[in-house]
Amino acid sequence: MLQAILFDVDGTLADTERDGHRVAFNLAFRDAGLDWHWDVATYGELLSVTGGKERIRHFIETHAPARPAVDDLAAWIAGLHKAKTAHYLDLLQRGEIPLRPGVKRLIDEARAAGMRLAITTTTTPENVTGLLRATLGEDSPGWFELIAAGDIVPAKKPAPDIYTWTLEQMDLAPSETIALEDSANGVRSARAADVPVVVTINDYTADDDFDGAAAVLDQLGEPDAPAETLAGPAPD
Ligand code: XBP
Ligand code: MG
Repeated sequence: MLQAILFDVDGTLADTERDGHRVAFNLAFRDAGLDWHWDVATYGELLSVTGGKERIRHFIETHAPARPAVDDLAAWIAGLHKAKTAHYLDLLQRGEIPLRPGVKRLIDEARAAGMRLAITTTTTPENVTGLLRATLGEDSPGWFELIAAGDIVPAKKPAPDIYTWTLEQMDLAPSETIALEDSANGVRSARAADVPVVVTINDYTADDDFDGAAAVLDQLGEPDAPAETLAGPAPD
């Protein structure tokens, strides 16, 4: 029987990537005196690598951008990423990143029904609590029994580790859970742990391969909302 919903964060709870993480990376690059800029299309390609530190390293390896010579590249990347996280938290606190349609409703209804809730994400833990507090209120991180995030497991999505770790921590079988994801990397991660997964696509992931997903939706929707707030203006 279904007991728990496991929520991905980026792209699933909110459209965080284009106007959130991407902007924060670029601000951190500027602060560090780098002439790097990730435009919307470039960032879409870089999203194939999950994890911000891993994404910066991948960019260095594939694009060979100008950068200072450093003895410890991992430490330098970690510092750059820390600055990025500060900018991202600032964007969240300014209320610039809303939840996707239907997310609050699903969380409210799941809580009312006594479902167990958890977060399974590759992003940094502070980013999760920052997003939840900014959108659902100060207490909302406590609604989730577990926030499995960032470097808590060494291998990020599409590896199954974050889901496997979450199942162990919550003492649940995969069939007692359902994951909500937005990307192929998320689906691969959940399915590799045998977790059933429902996808809500977004602009960056619409063309992904969702093989193995139980359902692929454009969004969760709000029953009472006028059509134009969900999918642009209604046709004449
Ligand atoms: C999200 C990510 C994250 C964010 C950036 O993937 O890959 O790296 O893009 O966050 P998913 P950090 O939605 O599959 O979890 O910079 O904190 O890593
Ligand atoms: Mg995601």
